[in-house]
Amino acid sequence: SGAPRLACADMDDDGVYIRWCVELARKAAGHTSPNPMVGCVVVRGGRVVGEGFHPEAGQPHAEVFALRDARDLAENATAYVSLEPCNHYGRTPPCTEALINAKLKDVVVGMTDPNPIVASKGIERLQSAGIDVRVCMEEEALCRNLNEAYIHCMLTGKAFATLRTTLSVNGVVVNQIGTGADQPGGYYSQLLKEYDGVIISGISVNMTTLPTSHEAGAKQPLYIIIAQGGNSQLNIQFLREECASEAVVLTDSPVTVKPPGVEVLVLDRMSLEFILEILAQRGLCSVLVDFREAGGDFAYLLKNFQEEKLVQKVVVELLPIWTVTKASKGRS
Ligand code: AOF
Ligand code: ZN
Repeated sequence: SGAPRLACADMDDDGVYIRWCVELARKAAGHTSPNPMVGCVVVRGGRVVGEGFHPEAGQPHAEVFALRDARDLAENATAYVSLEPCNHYGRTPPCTEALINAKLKDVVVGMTDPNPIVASKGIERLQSAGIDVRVCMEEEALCRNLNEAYIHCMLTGKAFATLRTTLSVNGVVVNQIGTGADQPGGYYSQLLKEYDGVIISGISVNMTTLPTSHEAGAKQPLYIIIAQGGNSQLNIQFLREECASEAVVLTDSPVTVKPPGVEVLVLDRMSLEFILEILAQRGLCSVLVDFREAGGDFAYLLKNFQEEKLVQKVVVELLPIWTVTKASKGRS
């Protein structure tokens, strides 16, 4: 790889290399789902001799790329991996076997894998082959944070949900985002790059352009459109013309007009919990709930969101505007 290879004789601490792994892993942000982001470096005599990251589901794992990069220098070296190496045949063969065959001396992992098929079995397999394994406690929080969506999804069977909204300074939900938020480098553009899907209400779809990420190399999220009560207001024509990526309409009553290229799922329950379960089953680990109008389809969906603990994060943008409501107009 073209990345600089620093001599690290003075950085003999595990945390340094685990942080390096996390940085490598992040290069694939927005591309690995439903798999986690993982980075790996091979260190020998205080030098990084191989590095790699998992680029996307279906592709080889981080360890495989790092071992290929290190070649025979992996023998007797230490491998650092931000996640416990897998010990199963999934889309790809087990990384434990690759590490054993490459004759690593020790392996340092950032955290154990919450995936029940792996869950400590990777570590046990390496140990049984005589490889010394330790978990770098110092950077465990960093590694967990890197894959918060993957971990949540594995443990709960529901997609990790982040509520995103824009408020005026007097606290009214406004159907617009700030200048720059959806420009390259803007916070919303970046969020969209990292999330697998974005939930929008059918009413919002009619009013605004669909959110898109302008980050370099971004894969657009799946649009999940909530059309409650067959939402007669859902502007199918608009949806067809505006869709920058794939869309699925979730509704509780059959829709008569089915736009080509747009999947319609008729659900018997329109609850946020059920929706997040369906998304997880379809391999979507993370979703943004784009809350653009108070009331409408979302008031019902989000009524108890705090009590139900279905939303893990809230991202609020405060616009420097004062919203004049009907109620405040009369007063002076
Ligand atoms: C690793 N290194 O880079 C990743 C791991 O279908 P597969 O073969 O890609 O396996 C997916 C599972 O492997 C995933 O759910 C997670 O448990 C683990 N991901 N493991 O050792 C990696 N991406
Ligand atoms: Zn693996």
